[in-house]
Amino acid sequence: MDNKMFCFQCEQTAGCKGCMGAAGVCGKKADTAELQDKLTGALIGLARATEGNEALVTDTTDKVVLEGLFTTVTNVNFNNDTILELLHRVEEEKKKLVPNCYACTSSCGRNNNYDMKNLWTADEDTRSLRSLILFGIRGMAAYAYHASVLGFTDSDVNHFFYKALFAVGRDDWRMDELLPIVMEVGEVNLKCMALLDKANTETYGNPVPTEVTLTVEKGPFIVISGHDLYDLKQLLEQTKDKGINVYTHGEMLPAHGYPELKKYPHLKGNFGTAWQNQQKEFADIPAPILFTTNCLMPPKASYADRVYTTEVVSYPQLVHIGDDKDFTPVIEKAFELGGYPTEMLFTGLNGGNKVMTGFAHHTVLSVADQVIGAVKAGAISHFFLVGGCDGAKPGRNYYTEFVKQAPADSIILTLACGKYRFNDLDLGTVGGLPRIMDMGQCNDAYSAIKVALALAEAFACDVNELPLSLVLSWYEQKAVCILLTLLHLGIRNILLGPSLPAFVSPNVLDFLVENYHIAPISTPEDDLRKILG
Ligand code: SF4
Ligand code: SF3
Repeated sequence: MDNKMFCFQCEQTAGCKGCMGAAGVCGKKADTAELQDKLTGALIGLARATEGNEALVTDTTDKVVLEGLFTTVTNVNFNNDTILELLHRVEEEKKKLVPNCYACTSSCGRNNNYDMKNLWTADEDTRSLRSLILFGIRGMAAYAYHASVLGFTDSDVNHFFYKALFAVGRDDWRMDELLPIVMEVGEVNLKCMALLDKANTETYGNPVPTEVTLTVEKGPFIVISGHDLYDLKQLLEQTKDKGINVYTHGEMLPAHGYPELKKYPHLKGNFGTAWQNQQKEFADIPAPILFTTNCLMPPKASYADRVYTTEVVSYPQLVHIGDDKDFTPVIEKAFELGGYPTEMLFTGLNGGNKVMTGFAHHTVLSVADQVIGAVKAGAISHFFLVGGCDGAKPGRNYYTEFVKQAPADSIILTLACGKYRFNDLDLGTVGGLPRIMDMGQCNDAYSAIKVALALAEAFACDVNELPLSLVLSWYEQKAVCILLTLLHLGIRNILLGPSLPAFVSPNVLDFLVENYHIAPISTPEDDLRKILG
């Protein structure tokens, strides 16, 4: 391949084909993309080295695999230094597994690192299936990582990463060998999401419905973005009684619903909308912003001096908060910038000045009888799960229009950052329930699955026979593993947009359409007509 880089893992990939120039659409430079490929190839080498050496795999080996995969998720890490450091750690782990390979003068090549160029130039169907596996486990690694930060791990989940990485490196495997592993990603990811749900709810309590203001009070404040609740908790502890307020951003919004986080009075509200608006929304913000995970965009010069990273997120020249979680530089910056001199009234994309969150499975299922009664009485006609990632494409307005045009007696369940398209709309209530219910982050997709399965059980029907339709938006790799989990559960008729993944080849798409009736979104009018008959 003559191109400097090749990456087609996210929805905004150049020309719906692949980023191949000096930098990707996300701002990832060719040398960083190359290092990320090298890191992935090294992880495949590590997975190969575990064969027959399973007993030598330790928590440290698992940790480096999770970090290595999470680091390569879109909008997480743009920093060559951290990728090089990870590469070194992967080699160290491999040395422990196969020390003789490093001293061997006539290498058999069995534990070699993999050259990702072989994957990117493979025939399009096997490339497609191996990409589904790779991108799926990159997303799943993010979930497993968040759970592990809270002390929750699952050996089945951890073992599977090696199996899947091994498969990604098999140039000789075809559809028959790869397809079962693609489906297994979905199966194992269900376990992984259940683990994360357990980690979050046992640590911070079950989310409760919570109204979140978009108004920012006067005085020093900190904005915290990303998905990591542990980081938020540490920040809230360190800013307690200091005269600093904390505002969530992007995927951190659902944190307001957790009892152990909402108890802090200085966790005040939410600032801004979804990730793709950050360069505009942060342009003149008089406060520091802390990124705990994706989605970080290359910061503009106007605010780069106030962006901080932690965990696996990193960007050259930004201050990175290490494992000691000492947020002093962020706190000092908040005092230095001082915040707004008076209260600032912000609104969401539709003019609303507050949003609701906290409708995770525990809350929704605690009113299951009310929900079932309202459906049986005809008060609720349909449920739509309109959720997933947001992004920059203009076509994403579809989701706002879809929600606006959904019948007045329907309920919109939502999750992830795509909800910012409509979460400030006041759609009132139906059957005594709010019409828009935010179930949480993309990390909480398990909540939606749990509710759907419980409803199917209550109505004694297959989940596909429920008055429930999934209208999903995707952007990065967590959406890939969630989609594979939905397929593993046999959920059909999913509408997916704004465009279909570049890494799904025509033959693989045919397979998905034939077996799962996946379809691309069209227009809200047409799709609603089709769904509601
Ligand atoms: Fe392109 Fe997306 Fe890859 Fe970035 S992550 S280089 S935008 S395909
Ligand atoms: Fe959003 Fe990045 Fe995917 Fe977590 S923050 S859903 S895009």
